[in-house]
Amino acid sequence: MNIGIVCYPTFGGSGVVATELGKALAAKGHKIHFITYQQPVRLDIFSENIFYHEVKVSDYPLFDYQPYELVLTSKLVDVVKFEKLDLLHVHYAIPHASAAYMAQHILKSEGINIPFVTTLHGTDITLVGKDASFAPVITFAINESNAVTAVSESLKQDTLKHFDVKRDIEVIPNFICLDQYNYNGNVQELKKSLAPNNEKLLIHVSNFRKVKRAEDVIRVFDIVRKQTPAKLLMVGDGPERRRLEELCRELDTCHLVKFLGKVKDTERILSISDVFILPSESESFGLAALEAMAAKTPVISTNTGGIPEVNKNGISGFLSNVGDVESMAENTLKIIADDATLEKFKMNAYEQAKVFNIHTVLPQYEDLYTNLISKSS
Ligand code: GMT
Repeated sequence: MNIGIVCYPTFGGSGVVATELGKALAAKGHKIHFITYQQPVRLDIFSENIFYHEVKVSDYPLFDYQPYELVLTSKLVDVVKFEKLDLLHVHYAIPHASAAYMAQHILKSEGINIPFVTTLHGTDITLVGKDASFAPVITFAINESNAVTAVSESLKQDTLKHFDVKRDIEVIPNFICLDQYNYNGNVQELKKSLAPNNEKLLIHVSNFRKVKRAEDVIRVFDIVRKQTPAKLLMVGDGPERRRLEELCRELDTCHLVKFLGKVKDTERILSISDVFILPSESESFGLAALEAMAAKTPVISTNTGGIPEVNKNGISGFLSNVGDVESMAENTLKIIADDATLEKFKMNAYEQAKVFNIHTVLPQYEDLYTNLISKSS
């Protein structure tokens, strides 16, 4: 198949999923065209089956806001026509689904039929999409997509609750390429440099937005480190970073907390960590938790949204109510209580990650594409 993928090319989960999906499809022989405003951060391999088309918005002085959606639409029309695409797959509804709809109709007027799939990822529904300034367009674009998928059952239910949706939504969960996490490199030196006295390593990875409640990570850590020698690794960057550093100063933990910034290949750092903390307010899936589990790192998380579909309470980690830092700290201490318990949780986390193996999930997308393409031709 010849497929166009539209996504945000940043470190966000939807961009990561879209890029890894494209790479895996290309490895199976499909031709994949990424259509984005920047090269996706995870698009770090050369493949004769992968193509990249940049959406370039020119800076015209009349516009205070550049019309990105229109430029994307024109680019989609162009790429579909000249690369003879069979299907478009857009990740994150805003503004990708409405751009795909518009492109589809322009192409139809020229006698070209192309179906498009919209994958809902989370904040496009739970935060941004619900906003009255987007809602009518999102509702329309969801209803008019040729297929809609959601990354968890919880997100599907949220979508049905908040929008007047008159169509099926298929749940295709996020996935993980376990081979990437079979980290064989020498990590002992890295571990020694970060935890020279064999301290337990707690880790958090996110874009430090309010919805991630990263302050809770610092508070959980503060309780844990008073009970047992521990260090905290904060991976990522975002609007809350300054507040997080201030909180470390207030709690006098700066010497124990390391902010590592945006790390491209988190596998290495996850593989030396003992517990991953994800205290989000809302999370449609929690890809970061799945990545941790694939690296054999158990997860302490909240029980919100789609997280319970990923992290199994008492098995791959523990679930607590949003904001309950005492419970999260208590559960962290349970996991790191002794080597045998930690090892059991590590193995369980890895077993649970296998449920989302890319080799199980990829055929679900391929079947969906094949169906839509056969209907449209
Ligand atoms: O919230 C983020 O970190 C970014 C956002 C995105 O779309 O880039 O993530 C959402 O999609 C991810 C991939 O499907 C999910 O794993 C995240 O749970 C989801 N974030 C939220 O729902 C807050």
